[in-house]
Amino acid sequence: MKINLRRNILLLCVSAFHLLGLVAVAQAEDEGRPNILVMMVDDLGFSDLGCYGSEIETPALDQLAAGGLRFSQFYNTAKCHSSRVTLLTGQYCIAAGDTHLKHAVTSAEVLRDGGYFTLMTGKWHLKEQPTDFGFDRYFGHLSGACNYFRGDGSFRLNGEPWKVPESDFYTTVANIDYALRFLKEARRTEKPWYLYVAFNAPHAPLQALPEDYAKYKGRYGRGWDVARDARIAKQKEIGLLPEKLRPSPRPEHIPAWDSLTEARRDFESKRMATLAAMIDRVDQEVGRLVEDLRKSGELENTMILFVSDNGACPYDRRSNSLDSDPTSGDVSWSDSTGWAWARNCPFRYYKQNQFEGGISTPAIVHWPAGLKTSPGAIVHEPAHLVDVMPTLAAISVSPIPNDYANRELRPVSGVSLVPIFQGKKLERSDPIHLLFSRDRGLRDGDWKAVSFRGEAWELYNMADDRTELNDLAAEEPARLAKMAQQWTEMTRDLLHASQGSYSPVKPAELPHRHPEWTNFEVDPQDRGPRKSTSTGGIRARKNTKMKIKDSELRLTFTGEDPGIAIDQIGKEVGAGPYRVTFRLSTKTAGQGELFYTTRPEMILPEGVRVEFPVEASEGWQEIQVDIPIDCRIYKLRIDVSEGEGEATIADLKLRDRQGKVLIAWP
Ligand SMILES: [Ca+2]
Repeated sequence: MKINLRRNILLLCVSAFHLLGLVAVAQAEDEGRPNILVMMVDDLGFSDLGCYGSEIETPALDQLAAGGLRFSQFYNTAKCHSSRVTLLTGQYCIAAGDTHLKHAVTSAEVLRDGGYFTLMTGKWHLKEQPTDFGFDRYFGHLSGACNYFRGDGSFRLNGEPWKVPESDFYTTVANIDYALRFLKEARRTEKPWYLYVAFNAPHAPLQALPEDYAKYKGRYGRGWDVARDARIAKQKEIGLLPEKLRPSPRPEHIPAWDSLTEARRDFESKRMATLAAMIDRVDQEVGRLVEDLRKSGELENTMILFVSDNGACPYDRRSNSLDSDPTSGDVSWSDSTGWAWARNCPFRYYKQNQFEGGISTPAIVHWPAGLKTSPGAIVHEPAHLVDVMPTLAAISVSPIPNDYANRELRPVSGVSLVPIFQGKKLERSDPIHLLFSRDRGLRDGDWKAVSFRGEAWELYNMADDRTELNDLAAEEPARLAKMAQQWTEMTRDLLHASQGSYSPVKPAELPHRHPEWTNFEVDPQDRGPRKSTSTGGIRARKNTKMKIKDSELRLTFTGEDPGIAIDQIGKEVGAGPYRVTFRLSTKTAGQGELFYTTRPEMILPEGVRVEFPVEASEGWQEIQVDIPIDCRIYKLRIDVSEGEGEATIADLKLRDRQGKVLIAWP
């Protein structure tokens, strides 16, 4: 009771405190300030936890939800690194300075400066390392993903390289081993602590501990149609979703389970068993951590938040050793678009898309000393990862600075969720802005405008149609135009994104498709589900390293005159004139060059040279180069940089002059 009273007084004092900046007062109140535990999982679907409809056993998280509250409309940014930036800074990713965080302070810096001991374990995925951004302690990998049993070379312990043991290692477990070790240390400091655990699970590669896999093997033979229906029924039964909600139907790019070959069904059911095992393990480790807080008498006044960075991942890259169990570092399986559809139920689309399937996350808050809501409450008000940092600043009574050494700070966009913790309404003046790469969205009250990969805006009323089935764009053109305009203004003025990021939308190419969604035409036992030509004939030129990820060409230039080349353009493209279009993101401004030839024997850069300007940008710029010839093109070379640096090229297309796509790379 004493804690509760102090808590109320503290919460009421938060705004006054921010004005006065009285850190000394906060420090004097340390015994009343809560500890803070933020857990983020990687690529977990909206329905993947028991308390969000799943059949996967997640008793520890279900218990936190039963004793706390959970959100039905909590949004992330639909992608890994951008969600991490937003979670840590309270800003939209591009505004914060993207992975460099140069326009932001992190929650670790704010809370450390406010007197907290700050700890992190798990995936970082941003520049530098956590100990450079306010974390007193860090264990984990700086990379976006790694082998669960073998890790990778990016592991760090408190700023120093850390060698992954050769056996008895699994990242999900190691993250909690180190979290518990850091907490012991924190308790000796007598400061309140802030722990951020960033699980890499259940991100690919799909790899599970043998005992966890054994528990789920054989449970998914009935397939995704049946599993999804059962999850949706449970979501309605527990009151997470309205009874009247119409689930999105199975899209045309996913076959009915019963129509699959036996080999495909076998592989797919094992893939889902692996995902379930990985999620179950996250829950077991959360349980181990919560038990430690309980034993230490800290559970009552620790604010726990659990979220996912994006929806389930549909990108089906390379899988190997399909005949083995996925229970060692030798086996590496990729995600399944079919299961991603089921796991994001009842919504449409996936990781990276700003539709509800991409951006909706389970979000559980547990804090007996701080929540005024009834245990197990479901909050239907929309919230976003951008709100987390202001919330942590408020409950820790730590001021968010206006200036910070070596950063040019931009304002925080999120709002504190404390009113929700107190059973009240949020006061949010601006709509929630949504953008990753070309995928766009804006959530304003009951309305949402959304664009699939830069294609025509769609408009939905979320109060009636959260599954985005009834596009009202044609019925409400004025409303949609106003929302698109507001999205554009926010992208330009609040995010400071480059012009290409908010260029006009393109006509929709329906049905929507993505080259990395599972190709169900290919036998999974054959070579693994992958396109036969992974690069589409593109090669990296000298001084150039090229990685293809999410259909983007990620280029690193190590010397003079780098670029990419396409040596064989097939005769099926026909005669010109042509237009080459792509989106470009680079930090280096300069002169781009495109070379082409109409003679098969010619070696570029002989041939014709066309220049185009390259801006330095944090987002995308649109590049368009016309090739005014009336015969056939044989080779193409594109240089976007004159020397060292990095660039990403997306959506590279050779078109005819009417804009029709002749070739899309990769
Ligand atoms: Ca992710």
